[in-house]
Amino acid sequence: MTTDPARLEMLSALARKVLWLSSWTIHHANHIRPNVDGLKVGGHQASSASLVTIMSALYFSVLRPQDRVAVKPHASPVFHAIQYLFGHQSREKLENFRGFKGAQSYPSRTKDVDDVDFSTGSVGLGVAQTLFASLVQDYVRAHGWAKDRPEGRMIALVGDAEMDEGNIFEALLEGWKHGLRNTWWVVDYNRQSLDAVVREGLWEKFETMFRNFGWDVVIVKYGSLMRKAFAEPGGQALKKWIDECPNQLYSALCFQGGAAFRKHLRDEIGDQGAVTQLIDRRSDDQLLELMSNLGGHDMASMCEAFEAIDHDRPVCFIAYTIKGIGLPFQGHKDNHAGLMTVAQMEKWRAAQNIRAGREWDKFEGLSQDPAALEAFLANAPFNREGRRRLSAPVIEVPERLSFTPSSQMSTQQGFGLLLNEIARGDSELASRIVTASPDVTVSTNLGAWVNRRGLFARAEKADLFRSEKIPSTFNWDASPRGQHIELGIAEMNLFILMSALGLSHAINGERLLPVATLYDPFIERGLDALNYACYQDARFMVAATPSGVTLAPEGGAHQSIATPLIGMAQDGLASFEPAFVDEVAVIMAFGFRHMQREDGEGGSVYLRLSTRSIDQVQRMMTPDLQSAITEGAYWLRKPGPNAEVIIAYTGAVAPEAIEAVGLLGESRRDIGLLAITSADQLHAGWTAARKLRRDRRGVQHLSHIEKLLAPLPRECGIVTVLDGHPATLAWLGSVRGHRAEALGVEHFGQTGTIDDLYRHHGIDANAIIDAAESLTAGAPVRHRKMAV
Ligand SMILES: Cc1ncc(C[n+]2csc(CCOP(=O)(O)OP(=O)(O)O)c2C)c(N)n1
Ligand SMILES: [Mg+2]
Repeated sequence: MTTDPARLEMLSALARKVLWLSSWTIHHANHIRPNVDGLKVGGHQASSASLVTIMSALYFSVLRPQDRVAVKPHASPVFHAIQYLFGHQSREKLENFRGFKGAQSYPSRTKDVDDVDFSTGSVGLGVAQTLFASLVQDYVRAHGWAKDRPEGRMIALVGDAEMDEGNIFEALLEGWKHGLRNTWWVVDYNRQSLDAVVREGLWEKFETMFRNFGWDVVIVKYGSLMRKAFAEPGGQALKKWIDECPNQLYSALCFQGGAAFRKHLRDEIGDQGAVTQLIDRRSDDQLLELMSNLGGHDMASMCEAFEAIDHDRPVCFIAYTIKGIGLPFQGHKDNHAGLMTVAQMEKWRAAQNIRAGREWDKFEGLSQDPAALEAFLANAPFNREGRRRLSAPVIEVPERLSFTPSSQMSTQQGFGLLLNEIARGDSELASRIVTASPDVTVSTNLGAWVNRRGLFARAEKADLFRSEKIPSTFNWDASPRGQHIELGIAEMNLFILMSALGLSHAINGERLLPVATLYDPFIERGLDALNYACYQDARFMVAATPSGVTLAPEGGAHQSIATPLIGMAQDGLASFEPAFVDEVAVIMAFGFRHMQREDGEGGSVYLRLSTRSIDQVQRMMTPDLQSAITEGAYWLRKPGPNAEVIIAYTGAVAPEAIEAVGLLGESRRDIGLLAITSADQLHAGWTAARKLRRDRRGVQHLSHIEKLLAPLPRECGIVTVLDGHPATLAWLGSVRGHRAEALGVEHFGQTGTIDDLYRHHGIDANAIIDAAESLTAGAPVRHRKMAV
């Protein structure tokens, strides 16, 4: 294994190469490629250097094809350099690092070409993603899938300051509840963040915390040179000094060099014979080499630490490192954005025996035989199967989902009924759906689904209330067959779990169709995780309910205002806000198909639902209506040829819009009622059509909304209304140049009845009538809604 000196020598040579290539990539982007906007590459060089040995040990020796890694964002150049050596990354993309379509600043699953497992960049998220990816792997295997593939380890390379992110702690707790396995977190303990040097003794806090959660903790503090020196006479005094040296000082001395170390050691240890001789036997350079030989920079120590793990319990490695190791600014507290000057780089290039013009040559400057190096890379276990992105067949989804209608229902109720209906059957669709909710399973109407499909746990666990025969509406039996993952109240965890479940086809080769439920306002609590899940191209469905001020008496910030705009603006997420349950049925069927599309058109789905029970429309669901619902809108009442005004509504305010149209009918002509099921789809269709017409002159393509609004006379007014921010629909006037008045909610917090709040926020029937009046000429509207 890696105790073999020849193997260690190869690995160390490759690590030197990785340091060179990653540094050269950064240098090239900064000093060589024409840089028109003068932006410097910040935050990569020192951060990257810190992880070179650890990542080289992993990728060139320890990792197997089934393992997956979340790389610390600023170590992206190291990752790309390693992939370049493997032949999975091109010189062209490295030369264009951070440039248009070049290698990405932060590893990106969707934008990089070199097999990034998890996109990172927003610190903390990638770390937790590995934990949930491991739970998902367990879920898949417990359901009898992917048994022909070996279990992989999910590994995160973590910055020590990254550990400040709260979502990591939330995930730790959840991992403990679910019996986490096969997860390694390697903390790059360089004791520096972006601005600062970290607090003394942080590692002890990490150690106790991880052990508390059942993790194994491996501290890799001393490299092999250090360990050898400690065994020399006087070595223990040196070790004591190292252990007691404050982080700031150690960093500063690493920056200053061997002579500074010597002075401090002399001043602080004094003349103690053996240790003095130990120090004096070494030149300044050798002393610096010894003192910077922390565990995380020592190939043998890292390989030994990784290879010693012979169990599947989660492990946290705390690897001591020096930020910027091997570079002129190593250890300097300001080094986060540190870059080498042209002169420094020239000097370093020459010292590495790299000829000018040969900087990109794979093995330039190494003394090893290139053929042997090439063979070593080809044989690296990680590289044996080439690219590791898997795929899975599409699960069939019926054209329409069925439910038992009643005359009055809420969309949230409809969602629960539809899932219950799926759960009753034995379709492939039913078996691939997996639900999760952050402690709001029952209140978001998932109860019926869970009763039928059960909770997921690796080991059987009976619902004690059930076994004790205490009457309860819910069955919370847990088993490996269960299909609902119960989460604590942490919305970040929910979305990171969605991200992991929604990538199962690519990671485990088994497709899952994840469905999350949560209260709509708390989307904002997990928003960055939702954003990253979409960015990774994970596929899932979010049913957010209840929403808006329609949950009236709840008041407070349980009301959501901004979420419709989030739904529109979030890339990779198609958002819908249906009013009627037959629309929910169409949208969910569309959603399960949309989640599986691989043609660049697919993505995740967000349903903004309500608890407001409203009269349902009785109608046939025709194919035309079905496609209009998924494209975002249809006429609930077609406008006449001389329409003076139309009302366009979304979601729970449908009754107000319908009522307003009725009341306006006698005073205004040909009023239309536009049901908008998705402002997001409509708007996206509109921008796409304009782009197409611009790009391909002569193309006549009209978007759905342009077609819908085409028959309206020029002077016709549009009143838009929703229980959410008015800007969501305010753009409708621009589609064909109609005057528009946008109603919606802009302030939160008031409690009251739905009537109170709709009146208060100006989204009730009378407010709609007032707006219609302001857009039209003619006599005042005769009828108003009477106060109740
Ligand atoms: C959520 C988030 N906040 C802030 C940042 C900006 N940022 C990037 S790296 C970093 C700290 C780096 O410290 P550490 O994790 O110790 O990594 P090191 O560079 O020391 O390896 C910060 C604050 C970010 N990328 N993501
Ligand atoms: Mg750090």
